[in-house]
Amino acid sequence: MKRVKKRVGRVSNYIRSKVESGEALHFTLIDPDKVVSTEWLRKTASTVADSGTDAFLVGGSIGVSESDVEATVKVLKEFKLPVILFPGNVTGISKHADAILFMSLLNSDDPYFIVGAQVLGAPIVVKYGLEALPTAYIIVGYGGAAGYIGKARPIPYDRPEVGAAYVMTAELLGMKYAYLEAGSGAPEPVPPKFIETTVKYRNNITIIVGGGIRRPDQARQLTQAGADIVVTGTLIEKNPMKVADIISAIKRK
Ligand code: 1GP
Repeated sequence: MKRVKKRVGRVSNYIRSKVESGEALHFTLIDPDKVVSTEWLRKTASTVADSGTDAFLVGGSIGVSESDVEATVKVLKEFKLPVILFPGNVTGISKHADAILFMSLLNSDDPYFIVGAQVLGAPIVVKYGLEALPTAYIIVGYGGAAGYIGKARPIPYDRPEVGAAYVMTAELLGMKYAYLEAGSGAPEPVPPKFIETTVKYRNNITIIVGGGIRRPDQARQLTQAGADIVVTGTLIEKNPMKVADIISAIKRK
């Protein structure tokens, strides 16, 4: 098996230094299946980069081919921000990215999404020398396509103690990030109270939250509850100009 030298810690150091300085981060999610054209992608990426997004996530739950991922990553690399893979399956890997959320969907009922896809993907990640960010993917509430495809048993919004137990599990297993996912296009984001409870019981693990975040007040409440990173996808597909207000809301001290 061929492999290239691993790029150690560049993206995780970038994230950690911001989190440690007390800054909340914003990640822009681009689903390669929803990229209308290269022109659209460049324009959207340039708008969100100018608005102060901290990184790009690239991935989706369905319809994502390797060549779509590759083409998307190459364009996003022009914007001098970290490009991080957010794979829904093994086809979500590109050697041109800076890092990968190496995820396990912890509350799936199907071992394929907990460790099966990872076993198929790991040799590719190692071969490409991609920086892996070990991440627990935890589906909450609505769940959307990620929850359905991933055969998740979503945690109810009003049971934050169950979410906290998953985050504790992730941390005890040595994972560095926990992504609390309401599902793309969720009618309501993960409630701030849910985040607050999980944060109370975490030690160092970085909390990412996404799904259904459309307004600056929602994003701000989530970071005030303790989320380290806020992800928006649908909003950017619809109107990238709106992301500037979300970013200024979460960056405000
Ligand atoms: C989905 O958490 C992300 O994986 C983003 O969700 O598309 O609702 O912003 P939205």
